Amino acid sequence: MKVSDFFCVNLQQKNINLKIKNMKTTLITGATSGIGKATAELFAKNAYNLIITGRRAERLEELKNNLEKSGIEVLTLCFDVRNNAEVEAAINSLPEKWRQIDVLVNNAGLAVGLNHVQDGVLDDWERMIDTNIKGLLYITRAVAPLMIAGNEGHIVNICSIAGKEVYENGNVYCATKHAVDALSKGMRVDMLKYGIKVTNICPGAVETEFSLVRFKGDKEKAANPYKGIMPLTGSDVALTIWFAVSLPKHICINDLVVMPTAQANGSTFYRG
Ligand code: NDP
Ligand code: 8X3
Repeated sequence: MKVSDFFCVNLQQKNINLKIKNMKTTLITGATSGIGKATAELFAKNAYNLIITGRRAERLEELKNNLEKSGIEVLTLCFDVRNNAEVEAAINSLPEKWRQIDVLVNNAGLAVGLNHVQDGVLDDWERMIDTNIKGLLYITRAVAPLMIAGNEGHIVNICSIAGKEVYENGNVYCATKHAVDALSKGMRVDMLKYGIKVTNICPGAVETEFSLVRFKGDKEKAANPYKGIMPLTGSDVALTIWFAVSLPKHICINDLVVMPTAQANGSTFYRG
């Protein structure tokens, strides 16, 4: 080996080591599908190490194997965000090198059922309230102290157009997302002195497994909201998350509403 080649190889290795040392870590809840999965894929391409979470262990392992092909490190945590004991155990189990979390994407969430309030199904209501509000709070309560210790961080809450407006039959889902909207504002005040940014992202219709979950596995009903329009994809929303996260330290996107062009507000679509 020529001397110049030797220095070149050493320099390359040094750069790789430096890159690994400087790599940031993002924790994404609900990474097994839709917006969360697409966000994990985009952040992996941008050299972020990832902690991916969800309840479906097989999907997490499959995603980890794919993401690692980008040369990043991936840790999976399988738990239900509705169970605070599971949330705390999962975050407490993080090895030291994973405890510096730079970005938290509070994405896990769902809508279940679509009824007038007098016909509401209590179990549906509880699933939405426990996941979208309490789950998001449990995760934030467990992760925020790790960010505070480092005096830096970014919390991205996936809200919805349903957090800005209400639509017929959307009552409880809309209420949970209005709560996310309020929590984003509250967290931003609480986190201010620690230099931790809080971004609230509010998408309109995104074609994911969301509608299948809302209609409890009925594929025909699940397809209806997207008929005649070009909805957003999980990757489209991931782009907006990446936009907010990739800005310089002194700029914070507080609130971002992102809609398909064919959707004017929570309930008005142009189905051409
Ligand atoms: P998906 O159904 O495709 O993904 C939802 C994700 O949340 C899954 O990874 C699921 O993982 C996870 N999740 C759900 N419940 C729990 C739980 N109890 N514990 C842990 N993880 C859970 O839907 P989307 O990607 O569309 O939804 C992501 C977020 O975006 C949600 O908060 C949703 O409200 C919001 N949103 C969606 C829009 C849309 O039109 N699709 C528009 C606006 C906002 P697993 O089942 O493996 O646990
Ligand atoms: C999910 C989209 O249209 O149900 O938040 O509000 S919508």
